[in-house]
Amino acid sequence: MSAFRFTTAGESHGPGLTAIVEGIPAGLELDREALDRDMARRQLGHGRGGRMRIETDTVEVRSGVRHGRTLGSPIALLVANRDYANWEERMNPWPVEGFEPEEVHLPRPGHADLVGAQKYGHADIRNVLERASARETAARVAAGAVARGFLTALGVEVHSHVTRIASVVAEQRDELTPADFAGIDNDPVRTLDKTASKAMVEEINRLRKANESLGGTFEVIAFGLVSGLGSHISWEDRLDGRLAQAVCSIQSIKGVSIGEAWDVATRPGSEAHDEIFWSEAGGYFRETNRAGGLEGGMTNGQPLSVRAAIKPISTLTKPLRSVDTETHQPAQALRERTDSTVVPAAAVVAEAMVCLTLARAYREKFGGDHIDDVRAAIDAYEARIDAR
Ligand code: EPS
Repeated sequence: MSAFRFTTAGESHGPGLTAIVEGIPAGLELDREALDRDMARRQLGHGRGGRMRIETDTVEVRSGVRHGRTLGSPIALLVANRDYANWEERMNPWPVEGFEPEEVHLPRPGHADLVGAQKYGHADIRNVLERASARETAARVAAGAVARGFLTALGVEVHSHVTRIASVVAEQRDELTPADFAGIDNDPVRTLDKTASKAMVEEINRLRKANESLGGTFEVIAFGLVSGLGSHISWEDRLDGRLAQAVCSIQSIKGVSIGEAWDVATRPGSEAHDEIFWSEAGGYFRETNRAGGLEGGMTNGQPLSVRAAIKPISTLTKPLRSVDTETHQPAQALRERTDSTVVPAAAVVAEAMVCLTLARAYREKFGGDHIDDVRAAIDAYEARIDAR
């Protein structure tokens, strides 16, 4: 059995994106519509730019699945860039006779542009920005949709909601359940607070007119997890560390926390933890979930909460001050078509990264070549630990 892993390839305006997912067991039924639904969800959100009117992302499965069931072999997923039709000369993998692309020499503060060009020796910053672009997240969501299919078969649901856009904060709600997320994708900013939603849309409109971009925060919650995923034994097996790495690797994410981390840091110890109770009917239970479902780097059977902060997009329609990398003269940063905010979409991408991280943790803990082996291993484990 190969270890669970995934990789992506592709540039923003190149021919397309590819994701390869390895280590999914055989016999898993995948829902084709569910894959494309996640792709469409990533394109949602008030404040997206012109590119989203060009792309209608769908997943083409090239291997590893036959008649809707996984084979146990690597799953290759293709997402086309429709915009490539407008970039065919500039982004062609091969020289185009009689065509010289215009080089980009104006690095955007906050983007990979300057350091990437220095590090990889590119005179043309486009050679960096094309891969650094958050377009790559479409491939992550394609891979994440396969991981989600695996988790769904094990009774796990992963949802997200926006908790802040710029200065507008959604009312905090405790004890969310899967049912609370039923209509979330119909909200223009994917938040659960209807009053804040209106204010967020107004804030996006106001700042967009002022040529600003907006950041924010969101939460991803996973329900139905078995307890004991991850491990306290080694630093690299602690699931909190892995989730933080996975979510912080998303373009523009600058902070990740688990549960009520930042609030808990301000409280006395007696108000920071989740006391343990036991009942004949339900076994162990808690009355609070301040730990966000993780203790000692392991899931504890409570809903898993991963929260993140995303900075405002670094491509600004009123560019920041920068330097021309050819002349070293002061200049304005590259001005390109862009989104005003991607907080709602970033939450969907984070769902994908959480699904991929949890799928790996399940594969490591329960093994198995066929999905029924995985289910049997989980049943045996739950019987041993007396999960009720
Ligand atoms: C992005 C810039 C914009 C976004 C893009 C990410 O692309 P373009 O330069 O083509 O307008 O639309 O996001 C996507 C294409 C996507 O699918 O999310 C960037 O610089 O990160």
